[in-house]
Amino acid sequence: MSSQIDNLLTENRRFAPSADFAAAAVAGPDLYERAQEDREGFWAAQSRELLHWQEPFTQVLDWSTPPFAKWFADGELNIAYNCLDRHVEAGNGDRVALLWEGEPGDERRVTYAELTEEVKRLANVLTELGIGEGDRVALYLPMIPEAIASMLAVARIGAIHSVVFGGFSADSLRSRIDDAGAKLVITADGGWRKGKVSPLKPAVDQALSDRGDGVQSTVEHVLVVRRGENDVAWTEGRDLWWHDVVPAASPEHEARAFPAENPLFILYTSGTTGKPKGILHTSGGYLTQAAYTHRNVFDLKPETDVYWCTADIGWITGHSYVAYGPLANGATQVLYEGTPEHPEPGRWWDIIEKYGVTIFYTAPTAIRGFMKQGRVIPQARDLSSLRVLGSVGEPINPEAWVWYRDVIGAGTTPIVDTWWQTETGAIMISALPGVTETKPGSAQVALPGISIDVVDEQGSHVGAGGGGLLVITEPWPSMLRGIWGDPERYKETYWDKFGSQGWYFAGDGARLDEDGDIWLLGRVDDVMNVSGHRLSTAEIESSLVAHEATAEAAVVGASDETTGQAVVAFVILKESYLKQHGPDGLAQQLRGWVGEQIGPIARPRDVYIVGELPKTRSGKIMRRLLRDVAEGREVGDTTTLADTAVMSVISAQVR
Ligand code: 6R9
Repeated sequence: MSSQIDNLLTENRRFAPSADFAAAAVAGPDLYERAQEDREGFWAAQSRELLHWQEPFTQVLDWSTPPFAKWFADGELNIAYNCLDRHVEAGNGDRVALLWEGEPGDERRVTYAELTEEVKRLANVLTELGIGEGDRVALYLPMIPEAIASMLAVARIGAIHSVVFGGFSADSLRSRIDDAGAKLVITADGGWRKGKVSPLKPAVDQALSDRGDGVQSTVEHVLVVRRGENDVAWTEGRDLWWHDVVPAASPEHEARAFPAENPLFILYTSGTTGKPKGILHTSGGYLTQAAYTHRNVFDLKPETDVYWCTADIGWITGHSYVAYGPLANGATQVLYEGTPEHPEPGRWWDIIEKYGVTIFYTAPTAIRGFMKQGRVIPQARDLSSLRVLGSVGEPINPEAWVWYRDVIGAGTTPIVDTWWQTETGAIMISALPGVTETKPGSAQVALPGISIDVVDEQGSHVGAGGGGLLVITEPWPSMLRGIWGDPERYKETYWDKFGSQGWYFAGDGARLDEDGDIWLLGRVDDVMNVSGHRLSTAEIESSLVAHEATAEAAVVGASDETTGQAVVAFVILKESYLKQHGPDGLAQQLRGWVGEQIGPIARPRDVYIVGELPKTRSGKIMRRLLRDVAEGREVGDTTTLADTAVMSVISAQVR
């Protein structure tokens, strides 16, 4: 990694904001000063300015029982009212909230007034189905307006949503439904992906089916949106069509105020162990920071901008920058159902041209994919409406950054490389357009109000040019409030490492350059980042060993030109299986197996069948060495291995 770091740190291209952009920018340098002077007062002011509080708060941060923070705890608000009703009441009901486009090319424009009404009807339906404050509702939906409406309706009645990405398997869905104890699932028959309908309802049926252990699912009802028009099985009494019940429900619904710390959602993400963590977010602090960052980092002018974030609502980026941030700010945004390459590789650029998108937020993996296809495709479209470009999900290499700015941004748009996590809830490190001189490859500086440091293993601040671990040194409004049902895991994972200092450990390596700018270097734990999606090595390993042929498995994330990292698995087969079946075609089978068990994003790029795995004397698999093999490098230091010859055997088997 050190050569990579040195490369990055010699990057010396700089892009100063243009005078015109700076003059009209939402954010100014004064934000840093104000936050510096009085951090809590700054957040209180942001919250009062950006949100409507039905019961104004008098307390800002309560950090009396770390690591459990409370923000604005004595205030009360309604999240959906903040995202919808108040814009209508302010006379902006006719403003388009969603410029929706389905993959086959169908379109819907949904105004704030229409979305508000739909959410009110749905809130009434949910109440009739017995969903109340604190109940969990799982959402398993394509990118359609009903998905956004569902999140908001659940929030409106003080219940908790758990969105499960539509690409996850029935098993993954089941474990998330069970962990949260969901009472209701909202899904669709199917959604469009890559030119055909990809069914969703069958996975829900499977997730809720009796698994033979006699344990009854907590789910009482399944609400189904018709989208794909594919045939679906129906369980009478349990399943309901959206179009039967939502339009028939009353459009009157009063948004009750809930305490600021009322849970808003659970979102599962991969950790270092096999079991995904249910990251818990609450209301007032989360919405404050989602709205604040969305406005300042993207320079949002809600009256004129057309904003588009390409993330799926199954990820945190879709929560904070498709659902909550943009709607709280009254933005007009594009929502697109399908894949970027359908029916041909220029689809995204067509959408930008068609709707006149001004602010565009996507992931480095997509940008690298487009780079590969060449600049001719985007250059055949008129992208001149774009004025701010954002990146999220993984480090963006300087070449991709510069390509993004030159080819998509006409060599003029500011680029904001935004670092944050499911756990942080909202953007933490980013340039501010119109304020910051940008630097390709560096996420740069903590946002005003956020306190970040890079420290060594002992917790000492590293100086200019130093590398270490990224920590967050002060609580922030949209921080996670815990892991659903597992407070101990919450403490251990994030707060034990720098417990005496009370710092949050992010799990990312980072380096500071001469100017104090931050360069993110990827995860320091066993979490992989594939196309900006977090996957745990342990989760994929346990899926592999669940296959009848597998005795043992080790998974690493190997660097990959397009996806950032790719999943590479090393597998030892069972003797008994080998004797009966032989190894032919097994690597392929195992790839498919993981895809079915967890979801296609987890499918390994390569599966190598090997005779042994490199282990330390205490039996720990040395993934570092396997990564060397997977990346085609010379194998590093093997002296701590129990059997130092094992790596040459593995290297020979892989070649
Ligand atoms: C928002 C999101 C979080 C992990 C994080 C880090 C990586 C995200 C990044 C970035 C470098 C950026 N990451 N943004 N690394 N530069 N701009 O992606 O959340 O899915 O929880 O992933 O992604 O490693 O720790 P999540």
